[in-house]
Amino acid sequence: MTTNNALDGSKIPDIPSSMFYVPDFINHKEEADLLKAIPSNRWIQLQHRRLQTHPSSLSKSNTLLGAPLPPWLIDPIISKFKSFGLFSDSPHHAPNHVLINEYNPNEGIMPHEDGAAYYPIVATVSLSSALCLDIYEKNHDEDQAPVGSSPKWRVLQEPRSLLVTCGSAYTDTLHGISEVEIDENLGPDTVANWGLLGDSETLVGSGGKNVRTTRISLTYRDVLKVSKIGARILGRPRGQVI
Ligand SMILES: O=C(O)CCC(=O)C(=O)O
Repeated sequence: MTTNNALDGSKIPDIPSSMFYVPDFINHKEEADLLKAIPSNRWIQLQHRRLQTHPSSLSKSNTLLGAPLPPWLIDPIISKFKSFGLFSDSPHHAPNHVLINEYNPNEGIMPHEDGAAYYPIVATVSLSSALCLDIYEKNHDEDQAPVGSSPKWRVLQEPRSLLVTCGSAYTDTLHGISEVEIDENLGPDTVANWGLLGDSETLVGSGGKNVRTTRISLTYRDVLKVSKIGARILGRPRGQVI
């Protein structure tokens, strides 16, 4: 991945190349504005979390109906990505798709990979609560984490932080969020991004525990296949339909 060196000090050690962690990527006001802007009528309730997709879900052939992202998902976040050089080498030079996940305490997501529909970079902005993202080495025979296996690494995502996953961290690992109320045993030896955290002191003070509240994540990606039909419906110029 090409960046403009702004992420040089943010690489998470030990994890396959590369994951980057930036605490306080957005400020409190930007976080509050984003939380207010998330539409309440777009949620899809899943078994262990709520999800919304912007501008729309992918088709069965992993194609995105081309349409702009809503302005509140562009500014300030995509503008800040540009200042880091993020997505500069992706096909559309910017993310065109955002999944918003909401997890209450005791909710999570099974280990999975993001797959080939996207250019291999995902940028995640966390809102409201911290939680641990568990990273597993992929079992290449099955493209799954071995059943019952423990994560090889844990990344603590603080509210307002940015986590960037690209390269072999994207292609050769799985990620998931365990369904717990409290992330425990957090410390320099168990959290891969400990040295990059904005506030490790509070965790030390709480005996290495993070008590979760509701956490929202915005995951920005560049979908490779984009159909121009969406743009035509919106009255934009005609283009090649794929
Ligand atoms: O909420 C997160 O940080 C992870 C979301 C995720 O795994 C996904 O959208 O595929």
